[in-house]
Amino acid sequence: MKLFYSPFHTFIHKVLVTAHEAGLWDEIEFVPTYPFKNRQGEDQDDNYTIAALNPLDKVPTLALDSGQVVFGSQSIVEYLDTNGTSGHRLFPASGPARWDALSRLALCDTMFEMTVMMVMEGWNPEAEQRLPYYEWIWPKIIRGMDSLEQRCKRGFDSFDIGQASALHAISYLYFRANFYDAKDPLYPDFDFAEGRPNLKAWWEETIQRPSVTSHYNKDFEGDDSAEFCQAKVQEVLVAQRTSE
Ligand SMILES: N[C@@H](CCC(=O)N[C@@H](CS)C(=O)NCC(=O)O)C(=O)O
Repeated sequence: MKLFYSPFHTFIHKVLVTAHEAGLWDEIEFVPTYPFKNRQGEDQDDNYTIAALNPLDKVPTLALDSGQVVFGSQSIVEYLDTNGTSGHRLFPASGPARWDALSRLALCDTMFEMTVMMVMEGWNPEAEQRLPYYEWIWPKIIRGMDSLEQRCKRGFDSFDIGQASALHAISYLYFRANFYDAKDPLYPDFDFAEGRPNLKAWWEETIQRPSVTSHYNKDFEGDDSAEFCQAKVQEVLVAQRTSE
């Protein structure tokens, strides 16, 4: 199967963590895709679009060998977890533990997406940036982190899909400051660990997992050209036609 994703390993990808935990890492062909390059003036020659596979033209997008495309990170992690070979499931069986994990998944995915929205707002000229936008989003992120401080369980075996998403959201908050140099008018130096000792200890413990060290802070090695991306899009389209 092919995973179209953005190969910035300075943050932790929930989908990569899940693939590793599921024992499917070696089954995946990684296809780097830079979704925002399609729109940035200086990179107009780069064609990383995957709209032929996913109408939203978003990463992550997973293409199975049959040509079937699974998109939306929540669908992808569920696919990987269901088809895993490691025996370790990140989605608990139906019951309170499942609803708790799914709620933390929703919480952290939304915190991540809101952080992306703030980063994008920060790309506008300073005079055009909307302060109320940040004032609307930040309290949600702060309350979300506070609730993780209360709810996040430590211990190797308690790792679930909600925690995979928490790794993603927290690492992206760091990434935004260091990588995008995001000029955040409210919390430019936000540190989730400040005043949240439980979450800090959980983070320090959890980033040691092999599913995190598999990619976190490691350079992507491989072809990340637009030509490679488009060749892989074509392979998926051929697989789709063959299986019709
Ligand atoms: N809800 C989606 C969100 C994915 C998403 O927003 N991806 C961003 C990159 S972080 C993207 O591909 N943006 C390109 C675009 O929106 O055109 C998921 O969880 O998969």
